[in-house]
Amino acid sequence: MPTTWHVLGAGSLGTLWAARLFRAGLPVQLVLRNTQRLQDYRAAGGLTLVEQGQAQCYPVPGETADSPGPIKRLLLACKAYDAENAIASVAHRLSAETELILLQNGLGSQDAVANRIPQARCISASSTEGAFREGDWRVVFAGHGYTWLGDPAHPVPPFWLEDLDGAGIPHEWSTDILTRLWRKLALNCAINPLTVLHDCKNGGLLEHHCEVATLCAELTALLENCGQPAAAADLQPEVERVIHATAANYSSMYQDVANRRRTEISYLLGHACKVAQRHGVAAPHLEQLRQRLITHLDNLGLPSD
Ligand code: NAD
Ligand code: KPL
Repeated sequence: MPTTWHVLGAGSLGTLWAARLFRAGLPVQLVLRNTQRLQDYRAAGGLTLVEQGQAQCYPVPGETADSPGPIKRLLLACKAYDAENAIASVAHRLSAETELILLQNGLGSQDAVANRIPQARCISASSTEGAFREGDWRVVFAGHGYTWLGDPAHPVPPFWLEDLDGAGIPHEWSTDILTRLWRKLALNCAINPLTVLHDCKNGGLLEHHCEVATLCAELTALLENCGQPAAAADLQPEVERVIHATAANYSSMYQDVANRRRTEISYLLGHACKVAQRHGVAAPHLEQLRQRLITHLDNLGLPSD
């Protein structure tokens, strides 16, 4: 009997994963917040995934977080700021046999989740796939990419990664997942807040070369001094390459702000500043950037934590 994939977080990435696992014939259960959400979901008839303009509805079964029954395999696919509460809602269903994939961007939420459920194995993920919600229970697969998975505490991959092969979810096991997460965090810190503050696409940062270079220098020093030297290597040229390659795009933080959604600032820039302080690394420009961003979000009436 194959193990059921529980998916907690029926948003963009949760839907993208649940639909692909389900259509590969694997058992999947969507875990919803409460009975109202479950009723809404059942009324919709399933999750709709739009790929290359074609919409397909997948009747993935749903349940609530307080449904009975153990959870052995869980994909946690909510925002970083929701991860700790989301895991708390199903903690009583997890055991020493449970393995989880944490699909959150940034850093900080993974440790918070792992501390809540010391009995379970937590696998961190970093994804370059892109998806967005077009409506409730309807998601557009917007950009092909890759998901790196890894467990900082245990380098051996779980056998069930073969389910991802079967489901056509491009992935790779990484023995240095923390390096990947830190590298992505550094890229996001050097690009995303400035696009919000300068109200521009990523390419608009070509006009703010000095500001970007100063942030890259501080991020490089931070990574080198907090035990992440591999994530520091050639950071600035990569930031510049990403700015060029994504010049026509709006950063994810820009899109969050434009759509009046809460950002993941605390798990990106906020985490970088916290770690800098903990390690006694001077990061005045990162701290000033964080303050400017918080003021900007406050002025817009958006959450700044
Ligand atoms: P999303 O907001 O689209 O979906 C999150 C879902 O989790 C929402 O449906 C929300 O209602 C649900 N949720 C939150 N708390 C819950 C709870 N307690 N119980 C049940 N459901 C709960 O978010 P997303 O875009 O899928 O992003 C998830 C993570 O992946 C983020 O950290 C994001 O930065 C990262 N990421 C997203 C993309 C993308 O293209 N969307 C790409 C790379 C990384
Ligand atoms: O990941 C990104 C984002 O927008 O969140 C990029 C494109 C790398 C910019 O930081």
